[in-house]
Amino acid sequence: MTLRRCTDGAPGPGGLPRREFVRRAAALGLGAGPLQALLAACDDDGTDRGVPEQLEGELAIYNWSDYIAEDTVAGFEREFGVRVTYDTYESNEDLLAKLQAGARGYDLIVPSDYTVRVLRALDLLAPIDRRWLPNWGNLAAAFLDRPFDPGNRHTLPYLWGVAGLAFRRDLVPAPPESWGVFHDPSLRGKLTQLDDMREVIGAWLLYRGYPVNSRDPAELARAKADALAAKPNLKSYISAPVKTQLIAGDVWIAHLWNGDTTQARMENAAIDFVVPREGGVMYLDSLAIPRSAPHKRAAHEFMNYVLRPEVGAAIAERTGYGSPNTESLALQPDPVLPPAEGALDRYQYLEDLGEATELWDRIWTEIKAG
Ligand code: N2P
Repeated sequence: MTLRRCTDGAPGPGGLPRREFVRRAAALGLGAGPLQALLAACDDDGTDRGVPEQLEGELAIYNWSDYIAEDTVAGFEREFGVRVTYDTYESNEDLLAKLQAGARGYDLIVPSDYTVRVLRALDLLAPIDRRWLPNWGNLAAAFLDRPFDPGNRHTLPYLWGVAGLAFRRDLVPAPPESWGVFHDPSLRGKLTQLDDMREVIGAWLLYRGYPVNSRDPAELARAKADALAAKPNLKSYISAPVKTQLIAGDVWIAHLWNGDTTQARMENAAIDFVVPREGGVMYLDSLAIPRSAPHKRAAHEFMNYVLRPEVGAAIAERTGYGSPNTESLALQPDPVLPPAEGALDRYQYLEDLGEATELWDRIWTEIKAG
């Protein structure tokens, strides 16, 4: 038996509830002195005491922009008497940079699959305590137990989506079919790509038929050359905020996620979405609680609230993304459904790049500077 950090309250192997920790430590013959020291150390940073019984009065959420329904937070505040602060980010790399720089105070974050793996490896996530999640059973099995978090010890699936091409049907000469459209000089100034290292380099890898998680320097050099060749045609690297430019017609084709495209289409019916023939990137974003979260009980309450059929349905409906919640899907008139078996091979998931992250970072910096 190994003694893990002082507490977790999570089921299964790994974290131990505080009382259990004390019991096992005592059984091992760990005396009062060292035991006190261990527990005190845990209490000092205030991060590792599990989920308190008492609901806190505050909750700080850090989410992607345009990734929730208008009344989700207000409804939660009203019902539970919790005051919510809500900040947004535009990429996993922004989220990671913030957390690695030591940002404390966030209670809920929404990392994508590969980022969950990084956060878990850095031990930055608190275990989820299903005792506080009676609505857990609403989740579809297909979205559980993914390789980035076996057993869902640290994450709860929130929304899934794909990256492809949003375009103005009424303005482009022909619907785009390939990532290579960004090389077309006749579209110069009307094109944007995501401000996202993994998505941009990933798209150019797909373009050449390489794996989207390539660590091969030659393949990455090719992707960099393709990205740089496209750059003179791009108006900018911009993620979700490109929607207003698509709606206004200043941008004709944007490398974008499907749900954000749907949101733009709600304002302008001429906006369409296509996954290029070389394939697209698919992701699953999850709710997670940073280890340093000061309001873990409120974070769990919000998770359980999002799992309600009508709350989850409103989020999926408003954002245009796919819900992993079976009960929510049943309430949606026209839900986004996962690709059929036969179409799945058109998509790849992003994975943690491990040591190759540095090479990718360098190439992205060079692309942005180029
Ligand atoms: C929401 C962005 C989609 C999340 N605006 C991509 N993982």
